[in-house]
Amino acid sequence: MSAARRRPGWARLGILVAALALLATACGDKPLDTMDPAGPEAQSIKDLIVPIFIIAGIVFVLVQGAVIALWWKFRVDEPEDPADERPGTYADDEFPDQVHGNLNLEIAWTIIPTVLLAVISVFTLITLFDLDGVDAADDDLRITVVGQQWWWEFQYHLDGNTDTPPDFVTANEMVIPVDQQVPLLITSRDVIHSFWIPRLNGKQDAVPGSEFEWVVEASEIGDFAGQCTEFCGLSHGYMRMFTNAVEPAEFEAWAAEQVQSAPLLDEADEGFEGQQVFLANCASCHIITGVTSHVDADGDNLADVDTWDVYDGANKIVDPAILTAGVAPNLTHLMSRNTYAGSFFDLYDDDGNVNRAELEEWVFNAPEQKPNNPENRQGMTSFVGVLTAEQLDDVVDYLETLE
Ligand code: HEC
Ligand SMILES: [Cu+2]
Repeated sequence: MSAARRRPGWARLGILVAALALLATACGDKPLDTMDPAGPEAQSIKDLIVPIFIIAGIVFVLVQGAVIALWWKFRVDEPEDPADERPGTYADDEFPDQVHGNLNLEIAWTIIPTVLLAVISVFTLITLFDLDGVDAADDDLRITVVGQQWWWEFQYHLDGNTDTPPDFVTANEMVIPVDQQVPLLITSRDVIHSFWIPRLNGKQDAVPGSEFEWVVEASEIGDFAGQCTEFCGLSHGYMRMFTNAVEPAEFEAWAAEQVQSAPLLDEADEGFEGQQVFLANCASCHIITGVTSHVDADGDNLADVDTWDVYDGANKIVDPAILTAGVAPNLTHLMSRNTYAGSFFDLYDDDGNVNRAELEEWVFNAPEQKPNNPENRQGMTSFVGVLTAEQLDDVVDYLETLE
C-alpha cells in the first residue's frame, strides 16, 4: 500500500483546507462578485440575498443547536456492569424508552417554516417581477445577445427596433452607456448557454429558438466581467464576456465608429496581401463589414449582395447558401476590443501594445489555444499546414488594421 493511501484523516483535512485557501486566493480580486453590485438590478438582488441569508443563518444555528443539545441531553450510557439498572443506562441489546410524537412541536415546526418561506417568497417574487421590468423607451438602445460555442455576439439596435437588422455587430465585449437601462434579447445559435454579469444582474439562459428579455444597467463606469453559466461543451469554462460601461458621450463616439464599414483595399493599398489571405481563408466564417460581404465561401465576388439583405432574425444572420459567415465573431472593429476568443485572451498588454505573438498563435492554431471542435462547426479551425509563415504574418498585420 502506498504511503499516500495511508495518510491519516487529519493530514487529508489539512490538504483540503490548504487547497480551499489556495482557491480562495485565486479569486483575489473577485471579478464575479454578486455581493458587490454596480447597478440597480444587481443591487436589488443583493438586497434580497442578504436578509434571506441572515434568516437562513439563524435557522441553521437554531436547528443545529437543537440537534446537538438534544443529542447531548438524551445520550445513553452503556452500564459498566450489565447488572446495573440505573435509569438512562441500557445494555447493548436493549431498546431505550420509545417516545412517539409531540403534537405541539409538530405544529410549531410546520407553521414556522411555512410562514418564513411565505414571507421570503413574497419578497422573491417582487424582486423577480422587478428584474423583468423594462423601463427603457421603445426607441432606446437595445442589444440582441447571441450565445455560441464558445463566445458571445452582441447585435446593436441603436433605434431599439430588434425586428430590423442591427446597426453593427460585435463580440465578447458589450459596451453600454452608464446610468442607462439597456434591454437585452438573449438567444443562442447552438446549445443552451447562460448570460451572467454578476455585478450588473442575475443570470438569463440563452436558448436556441427562443428570445428572452433581460436588462443590464451600470451605475458606475467600469469593465464588468461575466461568464457563461450553463455547461455548453468543451470550452464552456473559457466562455467569458465583459460589459463595459462608459460615459454616454464616449458610447456615442464608440457607436459612431462601430457602424463604419472597413475599407475594401485594392492592390495599391498597404495591407492588401493580408486582406486577400483573409478573404481566401477566413471569410467563410468571419464577417468584416464592407469587405467579406463582397465574396462568397469560394471567394467569388458578390459585390451586389449586402450582408443584411439576407437578414433572417438574430439566429440566422446570413443565408448559408450565400455565406457561412455569421457563425464566428464579426471582426470589422476587432482592435477596438480588449479581449478575444470568449474574452479568454487579452488583445493588448499592460503598455497598450498588441499581444502579437499570442494573436498569431491563435490564428495559426486556435484549437490548441482553446479546446474546440471545428469539424463540427464548434470553434475555429487550425491553419497549421495551410498558411505559410508569410501569409500568417500578412493576415495578422491586416487584423491589426481593423480598428
Ligand atoms: C471555420 C470557421 C472559421 C474560420 C475559417 C476562421 N475562423 Fe476565426 N474564429 C472562428 C470562431 C468560431 C471563433 C470564436 C472562437 C472562440 O471564441 O472560441 C473565431 C475567432 C477568431 C478571432 C477572435 C475574435 C474575437 O473577437 O473573439 C480572430 C482574431 C480570428 N478568429 C481570426 C481568424 C483568421 C485571421 C482566420 C483566417 C486565417 C480565421 N479566423 C478563420 C471561426 C473561424
Ligand atoms: Cu456557454
